[in-house]
Amino acid sequence: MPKSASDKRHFIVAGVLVAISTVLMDILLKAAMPLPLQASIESLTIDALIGWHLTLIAFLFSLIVVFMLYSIVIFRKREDDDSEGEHFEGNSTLEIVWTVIPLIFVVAFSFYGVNALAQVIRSEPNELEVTAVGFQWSWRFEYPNGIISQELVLPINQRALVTLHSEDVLHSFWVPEMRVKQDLVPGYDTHIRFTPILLGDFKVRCAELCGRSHWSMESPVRIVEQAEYDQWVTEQLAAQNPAVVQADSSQQ
Ligand SMILES: [Cu+2]
Repeated sequence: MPKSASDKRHFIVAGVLVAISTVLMDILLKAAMPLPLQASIESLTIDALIGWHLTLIAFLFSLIVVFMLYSIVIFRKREDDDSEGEHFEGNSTLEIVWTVIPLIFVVAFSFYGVNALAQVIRSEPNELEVTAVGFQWSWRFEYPNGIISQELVLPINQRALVTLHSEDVLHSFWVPEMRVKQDLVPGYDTHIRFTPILLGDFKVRCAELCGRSHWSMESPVRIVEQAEYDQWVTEQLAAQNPAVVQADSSQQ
């Protein structure tokens, strides 16, 4: 803790350098590790969480490195100075400060993390249910109306509830742009939810080493407008079960 005016000045200068370094490191970290497109509501929540973590990492890095470099440079041994350094022993105030402040950060971040997780996994009424079946080494998507597809087609702005079913070994359902990932466990169905907010073509990849061709275990994910989705459903039903659709249309 600063005792003299000179000590106080050192703390102020080091503090300003820590602040500058934090801002620069934060910018650098975020530029060096760009995230994929934000294609779901969950991606906004997750990216905000990652952003705050990177800021905290930039601050902690600066706090340690700036103080260390400052001490090495400013308090280095001068020529012809053979005196011993000042002797001091223990500092209760400092110890309390460096225990309590990190504790506050850890508790605050755990609340933030739990909240973000609750946001990401929340259920909503009217979710579109699809089952994603993973097997060595591809995916199949089964819709409640009987459609079985090689690609996952979902309407934009509609919360999807994907039930994950494995036919053989552990796999993991991962669409990086949606920022959600969940393991498929043989004999036990898992679930994942996300709300797409960006139209376009994406890919679901397996993110769990699952054998020889794990690297090629990916399938298309297509996010479309609701009208286009409805049309796709009609076409798929017609293609998979022509007799039923013909009977349906003749009744109308
Ligand atoms: Cu795999």
